Amino acid sequence: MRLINVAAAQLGPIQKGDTRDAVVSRMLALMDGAKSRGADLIVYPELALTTFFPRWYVEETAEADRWFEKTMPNEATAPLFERARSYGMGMSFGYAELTEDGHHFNTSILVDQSGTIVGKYRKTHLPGHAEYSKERSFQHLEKRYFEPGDTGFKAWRTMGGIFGMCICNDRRWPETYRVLGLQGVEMVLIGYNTPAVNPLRDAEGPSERLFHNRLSVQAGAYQNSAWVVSVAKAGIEDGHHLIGGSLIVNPAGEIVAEAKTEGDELLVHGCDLDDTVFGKKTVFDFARHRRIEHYGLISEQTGVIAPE
Ligand code: CDT
Repeated sequence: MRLINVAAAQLGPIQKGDTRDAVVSRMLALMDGAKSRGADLIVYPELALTTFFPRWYVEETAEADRWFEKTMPNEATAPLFERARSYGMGMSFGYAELTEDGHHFNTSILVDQSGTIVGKYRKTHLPGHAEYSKERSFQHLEKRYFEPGDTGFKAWRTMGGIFGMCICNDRRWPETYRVLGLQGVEMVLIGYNTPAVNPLRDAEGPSERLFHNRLSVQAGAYQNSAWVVSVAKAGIEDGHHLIGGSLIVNPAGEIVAEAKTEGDELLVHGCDLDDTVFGKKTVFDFARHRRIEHYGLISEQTGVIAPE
């Protein structure tokens, strides 16, 4: 048995005017709660330190730099690192990263139980658009403010297991989990900010969005026999509704914990990393069953080319 007690730390809404310090205080309160419930690892959402700023258009993208972190840890986030280290707790959270040489990424980090950053992932699949869109009831400007990540989907051996990360829209793509699965990933950590409605199509509302969240995460877990911890930033941010529905899913694809609110909420579950072995040695024993001679199109071709 290799038990890791994981806390999915869902954050409620963060308003445009909220300071990093106010947000970090909320994250620390969740961390204290996780400690009192025996957590070894706490997972926070995508862009955990700020409102979901890609909903706001600015003409000069440099104006958006105020949402980005130039160093990590920094003054605002140092208390998270210090408290996690003092608790002997691993941690993962997302933030907007501005690199020394001027690149902008939507990033997540994995911090081990000694407070060291052992993994960094930069979001691959950036949804939305780069220019102001009149057709939409609200903007989703990730393609304007971020570059596609340059890290790829890497897995790290740490905290007694093999961990990987992806961010929000990445969870909808089977390639994400499979690339991690091929590295033997045992737990995938995901943060997300998912608007509760489609800005182009009124018919897609919160219940459908929650269904797609479960569907994607449960499939990714089952098909790669890995635990998946998927954590929302939820609720009404500056008048815009984000779904909650944070999940912990076991390697059989079953939900073992699910958030009930759209506020700051903790889910804590003891995850045995050895539960991944059964699926990895049977139905999803990749070495025995995959037929890569038929998978070429997946990496050779991006869009659809239909038969004549
Ligand atoms: N943050 C993020 O990637 N959000 C996207 C919105 C697209 S709506 C299907 C997501 O995939 O949840």
